[in-house]
Amino acid sequence: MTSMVIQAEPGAITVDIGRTALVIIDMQRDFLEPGGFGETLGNDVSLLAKAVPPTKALLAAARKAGMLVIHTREGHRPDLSDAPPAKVNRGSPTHRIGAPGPMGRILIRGEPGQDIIPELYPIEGEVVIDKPGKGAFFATDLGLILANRGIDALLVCGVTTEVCVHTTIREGNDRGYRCIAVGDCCASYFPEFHEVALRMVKAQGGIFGWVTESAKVVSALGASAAAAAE
Ligand code: C5J
Repeated sequence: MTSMVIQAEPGAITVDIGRTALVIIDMQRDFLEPGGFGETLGNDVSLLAKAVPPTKALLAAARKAGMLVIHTREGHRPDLSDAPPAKVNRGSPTHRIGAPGPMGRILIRGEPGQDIIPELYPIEGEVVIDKPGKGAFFATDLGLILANRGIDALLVCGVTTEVCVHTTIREGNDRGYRCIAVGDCCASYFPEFHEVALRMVKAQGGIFGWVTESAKVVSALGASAAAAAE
């Protein structure tokens, strides 16, 4: 067991690196890249781009430490059989799930826009979860994978903070995981939603979990590795 202490709010948290997973939520081309679905909806995708460099550094540190890394992608089967009509029949018909988008059919598995951005692309051995909902636990095998690995703490980041990241943290918290949002590795098209979503996680003594920053996790991993080498 190799533990590390992560400086966070509402207080520092000690985790066992072997029982911690880095969960990167929906860093997909259609949400992040200029010319993608997110931008065609009128969103400023540069707000999401800010989270990419710190996430890249966090991912590199997690990989070096041998931490379990999980990537998620929001998306549906091509025949939309797993997409509730209540989710599909929303917004302008030209921008609905399954409609042709700038990078293939919108939020359909296997389409270029549904895939993860090259900067954070999974490497062999990392888990990729295709999820039909906002939360990463809903209708996926994430819980089973975490249980089989004995995971009890989740470092959660990605996009968007108040939607898929928040839903996953809430789901994880209810399932007994200690969830730590890595704030600078999360982003939203709405900066105020990002801020408030993170404040909500750590409010009331950490009602949904903890909030930290990538540099604090990287530093904790480094300190733990240095202590182990002594
Ligand atoms: C995510 C969304 N990933 N905002 N999706 O947050 O629809």
